[in-house]
Amino acid sequence: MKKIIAKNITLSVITGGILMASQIATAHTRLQIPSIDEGTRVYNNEIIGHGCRNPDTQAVDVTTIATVVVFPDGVDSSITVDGVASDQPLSDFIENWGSPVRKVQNKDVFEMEKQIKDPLGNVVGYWAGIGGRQGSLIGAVPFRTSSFVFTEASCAKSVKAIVAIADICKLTNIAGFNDADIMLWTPAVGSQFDGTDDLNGYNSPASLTINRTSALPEACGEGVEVVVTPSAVQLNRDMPVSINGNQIWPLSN
Ligand SMILES: [Cu+2]
Repeated sequence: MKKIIAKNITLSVITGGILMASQIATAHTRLQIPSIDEGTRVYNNEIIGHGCRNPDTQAVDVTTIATVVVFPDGVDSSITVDGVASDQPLSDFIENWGSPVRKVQNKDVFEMEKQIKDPLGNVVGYWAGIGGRQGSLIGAVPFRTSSFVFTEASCAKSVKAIVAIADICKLTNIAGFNDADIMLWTPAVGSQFDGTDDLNGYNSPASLTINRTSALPEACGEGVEVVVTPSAVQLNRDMPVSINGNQIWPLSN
């Protein structure tokens, strides 16, 4: 009897270990609340599920020393409507995109943080660094999204914003991106931050879906699903990290 119990415990420990390893391997960096309602500010967290890959052990436990999060600016972003590319501006669907996000001041994971502004002065994301997410710990980095309002005449029932994230473990140049030094969760839109398809998070970005709560115009029927993705131009402009005008990431060649 004792032997059987001991065996079962050993088995469950092993199974638990395997389960944990696979959960860590698939825990991409995502938003804690990936789906919100129209018309309400939501306090949320960027959840960094794991670090970079240790090339010796293959464990994804290398310290994440910085993170960069960029929402679409809604100016030159690309838009699809029910999966079909559209020329319509984002304002046809959301009337007040402006600054989609604000950082909630916090030093739990990173000691330094700064909001990223687009040329219009809108806050489109943030970076945070120094200190970092360590070992097998999960990092939660707080922010708040704005109260989005659907454009009354639009047929959009939801708008899904694709969010580009870089979790940095070592400062490298762009050519040096590899799983040991960075985890990229960016859309592959042709920016310098696409990464290559052998990287862990290739073309696997985070997202935030905004659901309409106001009435759809009758003529819309079921309504349409809109996806807004940051452009390559925006990511090239907004992802690099500068302190006092000096770019510290990515390193220049
Ligand atoms: Cu992952």
